[in-house]
Amino acid sequence: MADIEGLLHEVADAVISCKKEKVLEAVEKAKAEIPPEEIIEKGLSAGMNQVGVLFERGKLFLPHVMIAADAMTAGVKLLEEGMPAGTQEKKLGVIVNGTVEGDVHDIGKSIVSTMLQPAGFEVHDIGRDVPIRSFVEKAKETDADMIGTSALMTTTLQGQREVIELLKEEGLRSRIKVMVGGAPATQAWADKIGADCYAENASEAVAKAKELLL
Ligand code: HCB
Repeated sequence: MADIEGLLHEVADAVISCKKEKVLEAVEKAKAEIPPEEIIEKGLSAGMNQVGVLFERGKLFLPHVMIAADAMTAGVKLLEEGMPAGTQEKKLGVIVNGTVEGDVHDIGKSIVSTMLQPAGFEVHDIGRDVPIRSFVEKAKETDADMIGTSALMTTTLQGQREVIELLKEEGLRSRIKVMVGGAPATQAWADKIGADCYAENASEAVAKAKELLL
């Protein structure tokens, strides 16, 4: 019987070590025993959160964070290969997902897109540092049911409010749901700006999208 906790720790430690080879090795090993979603959340993301803590404490510097981020992205890619690409015959809804203008953090947002797809949603990931208007334009173009917005900095959080305001201006707010996510976002923030939901992590994003769109 494999030591699941041990394998997840190995993945997290590999991210903290900022060594891509180690991350790929640990993910490869874990993949045989653990579902990809769990490796992403309890291994890769847990490691990345720890990198954030070490960065805050001045124990790691920006170049380390960049290498760890790159290693984590490679780990997620490796897991994506084993994930079913849209298992549902009937799609559950169309979601536009992106990181708001001024913010280049895209690891969490990309994980959310990666997990929404096999859950049965049609996802249009519009990337990072995305102008507010582009969220709304893409939603119109794809006839989206929901917009997911990611913000990782207190300074870019306002972008989530602006997406909602623009939807109102365009008369689309009642038709398109809005989800907010990213480390500084909270349920209280979602309530304050009138978002339909806040998702703390990718599994919650899938659960809340299902709740709102089914
Ligand atoms: Co960055 N950075 N960074 N960074 N960075 C943060 C975010 C700080 C908190 C670190 C700190 O100072 N303590 C900080 C922000 C402070 C603040 O505003 N309060 C910060 C800063 C300041 C900066 C720069 C300005 C640094 C500089 O240049 N001096 C610069 C930003 C430039 C810019 O954007 N204009 C910068 C750059 C970088 C990189 C490039 C080195 C790298 C990003 C690489 C990339 O994303 N491609 C980076 C990273 C990696 C981080 C930390 C360490 C980790 C973020 C991360 O990937 N977490 C972060 C520290 C932290 O967050 N604790 C630090 C792991 C993922 C899995 O978690 O929260 O992103 P997540 O996503 C979750 C969740 O939030 C939710 O589900 C995801 C999956 O579970 N979710 C959604 C996310 N998006 C969603 C969307 C939805 O629709 C639904 C749910």
